Formats: sequence, structure tokens, C-alpha cells
Amino acid sequence: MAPPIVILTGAGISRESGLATFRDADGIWARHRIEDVATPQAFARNPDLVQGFYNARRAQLRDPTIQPNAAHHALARLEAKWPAPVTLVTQNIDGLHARAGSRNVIAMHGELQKARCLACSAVSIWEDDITAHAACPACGAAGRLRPHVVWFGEIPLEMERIEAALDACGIFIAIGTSGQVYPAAGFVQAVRRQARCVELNLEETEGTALFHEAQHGPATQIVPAFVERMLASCG
Ligand code: BJW
Repeated sequence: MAPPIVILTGAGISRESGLATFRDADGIWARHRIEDVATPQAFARNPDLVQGFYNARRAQLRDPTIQPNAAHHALARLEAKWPAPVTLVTQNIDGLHARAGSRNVIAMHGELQKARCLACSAVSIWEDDITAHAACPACGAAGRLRPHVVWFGEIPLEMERIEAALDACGIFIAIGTSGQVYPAAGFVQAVRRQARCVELNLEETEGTALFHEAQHGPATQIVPAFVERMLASCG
């Protein structure tokens, strides 16, 4: 019988769609300091700077040239064809997996095209800039919206659902993530005695030795080929 699969994706899967990773030489953290833009303290200190950082990245998502790539599409195909549950846990906030057709997606670090109200906690679709006076569509409070993303020191979203999927999985596949940010970086350790663990990444990571199998190369090449092999193996 085909085992349930958990897939963990990171910024590397969207690199060939035109979105920067974080820790590569040309990555986001080479241009911005984490403590300036990706902590609750940064937002409390300088909300305009933080909103500007996320507004610019949200604007990128409105660029019609930014589209899901062959790796995103291959994972949607795997979910549609695999005869057991496939749970896609993504650290990415770009929404490209859903746009490619994946349905069972957990966006553990949030979603860039949503805003969260600090007054009423409602989460709303938000595709434009969050301005200093923007009003919450749910409660009407003005100037209380923040990006619906998970900053350092905050608890990632849907951890119970993720833990249940990890507990049940027989195959764990990490794609395009450096494995440096917890708790996602710890998933392979949590499941490696019960599940076959595969790393698909451009290059080796500090965690490569923890996986039972690793393939290195651009996601748009290695992910579709891997998915086709998986689907062929289950008939
Ligand atoms: C390609 C490719 C191609 C390139 N094809 N591949 C000390 C020890 C342990 C933990 C901690 C610690 N001190 C603090 C912590 C906790 C902290 C943490 O992990 N810090 C570490 C830095 C040490 N974590 C947290 O604070 C988290 N919360 C938490 O732990 O809460 C406690 C708790 C948890 C669970 C239950 C109960 C309580 C929150 C982390 C939030 C991370 N947020 C960010 C930014 C917000 C969203 C955004 O702005 O986008 O999320 S940081 C940033 O890193 C972003 C990413 O999702 C995340 C991961 O990065 P990712 O995706 O791995 O990208 P890169 O750039 O690192 O790697 C890309 C990879 O792709 C590379 O390997 C390339 O080679 C590869 N690649 N091109 C294939 N074409």
C-alpha cells in the first residue's frame, strides 16, 4: 500500500519562478537585517519599514511574470495521483503551490496575500499594500493590520495539523530549504525512524546526512523527475 507523504518546501522551490531565497548569496537576508524586518519587535519599533518590506514583496506577486514553475506543478500532480494522503507543508508565503493546483497545503509561515487585524484577529485576503490607515474588513478598525506572516519568535501556524501529518507519514520529502529555521528544520529528525526521508535541493545542506536519499539540482528539473518516478512506482 502507498504510504502517506509529507512534503516540506522552502524558498528554493520558488527561486526559478523569480522569487529570491533568504540565505543564498543574492538572498533577502543579504539586503535586509532579520532584526529590522522579521520580528514582532521590529514591527513595534518601525511598522512603516516592515510594511514597506512586505508591500514590496506583495507587489512582486502581482507581477504577471511570477508564476508557479514545473516543480510546483509536479507536486500538485503528485497530490492528485498518489493513492494516499499527500500533505504539503510550505514555509513559503508566496501562494504558488495553491496557484499550481495543490489543495492540501499548510502555509506554516503564513501568506503574503493576507492581512491580520491586531484588533479582532480576523484574517482577510489582502493583495495590495497595507497602508498605515488601512481598515480591517471585519471590524473596521483603522491602522491595525499586519502582514499575515510568522516572524522569528512567533509560533508557526497549524502546528497540530502538521504534527498529525508527520506522525502518519511513511515518506518525507524536503525541497528547496536550507534547514536552518526551526521547527521546520527539525521535521526530518522527528520522522526519520518511521519514514523514508528524501532531500531535493540545489546543493547539499547542513542536514543532508539526516536524509536517506538526496538529489541535488534545480527544483524545476529534479522535482518533476522525482515525482514521475514516484508515480511510476505505485502503478
Ligand atoms: C534551490 C534552488 C533551486 C536555491 N532549486 N533548491 C536556537 C535553536 C533552535 C531554534 C531557535 C534558536 N533560536 C531561535 C530559534 C527559533 C527560530 C529559529 O529557528 N531560529 C534559527 C535561525 C536558529 N524559529 C522561530 O522563531 C520560529 N518559531 C518558533 O520556533 O516558535 C516556537 C514554537 C514552535 C513550534 C511549536 C511551539 C513553539 C518562527 C520562524 C519564522 C521564520 N520566518 C521567516 C520569515 C517570515 C516569512 C517571510 O518573510 O517570508 O520565514 S525567516 C525565513 O526563513 C522565512 C522562511 O520560510 C524560512 C526558511 O527559509 P528557507 O525556505 O529554508 O530558505 P533559505 O534561503 O534558507 O534556503 C533556500 C534553499 O533553497 C537553499 O538550501 C538553496 O540551496 C536552495 N535553492 N535555489 C532547489 N533553484
